[in-house]
Amino acid sequence: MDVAPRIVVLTGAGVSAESGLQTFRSADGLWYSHRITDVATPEGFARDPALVHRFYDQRRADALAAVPNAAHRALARLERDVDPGLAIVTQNVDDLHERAGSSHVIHLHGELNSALCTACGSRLRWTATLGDRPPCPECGSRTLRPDIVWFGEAVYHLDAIEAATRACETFAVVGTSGVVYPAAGLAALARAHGARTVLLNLEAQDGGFGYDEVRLGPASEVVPAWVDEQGEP
Ligand code: BJW
Repeated sequence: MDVAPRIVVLTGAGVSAESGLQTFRSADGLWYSHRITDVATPEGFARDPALVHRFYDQRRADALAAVPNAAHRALARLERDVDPGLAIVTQNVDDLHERAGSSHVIHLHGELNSALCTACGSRLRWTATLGDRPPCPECGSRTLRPDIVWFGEAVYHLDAIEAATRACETFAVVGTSGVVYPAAGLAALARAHGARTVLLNLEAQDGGFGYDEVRLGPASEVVPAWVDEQGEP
């Protein structure tokens, strides 16, 4: 990042819900139709790679067909008009923040449009399917997997994320249940280093962290309204 962020925004599945992408833990969420241990752990992938490829090939197609909503667009506007260093730390594996125009997006749980070769370690931009077991363009072995962080695996870019979190003045959390770590611990880290913390979510987080401010409602409404106020003196 060229300019240190004054504002860091942590996003989760709720920010993309109104773009038609399923969340995980709602009544109609992905974890009600798929077992986490089957599709989001390295052990599940080792047991049944075809099932895991089907799951992520479908989600990649869904994300490709989705378009950014008013919340993604408002966060891009916040960077353009208020904080050129604004960092978005997203747990989401879609690219809707980038397509809305945000330029500092850090994906801590990986990306659907990336493949990881388990033989040579290459990370490759990948928008096609993986279920047909294509060869790795770098080493030729048919060992590509979704470049997604599953339970028990180390998240990406944690040092940079924690540095930005410690340095920011405002830490906003949008559309996440706040149950998956280490993301769930970032608001407390920001607060410990003096940041103001804000939750913008459809509903209160269970057993949640005591945010300085909470605004409940659909992201497409609460995020643009919050963004409108950030440029005010
Ligand atoms: C709306 C809305 C609208 C709806 N508008 N809002 C400390 C304590 C306890 C456990 C642990 C710990 N540290 C680590 C762990 C273990 C584990 C963990 O956290 N377990 C907990 C479940 C207990 N964490 C890990 O294993 C992580 N790895 C790790 O820590 O490694 C350590 C290590 C270090 C060194 C070497 C090796 C290891 C990895 C976590 C990986 C998470 N992966 C997933 C799936 C892969 C990505 C994918 O397929 O997309 O990531 S799980 C899933 O949950 C996905 C999401 O990114 C993540 C968070 O979900 P999110 O975004 O919050 O969605 P929901 O559905 O839960 O919530 C949506 C919210 O939106 C709701 O509140 C709605 O109300 C709201 N909403 N519509 C606004 N329109």
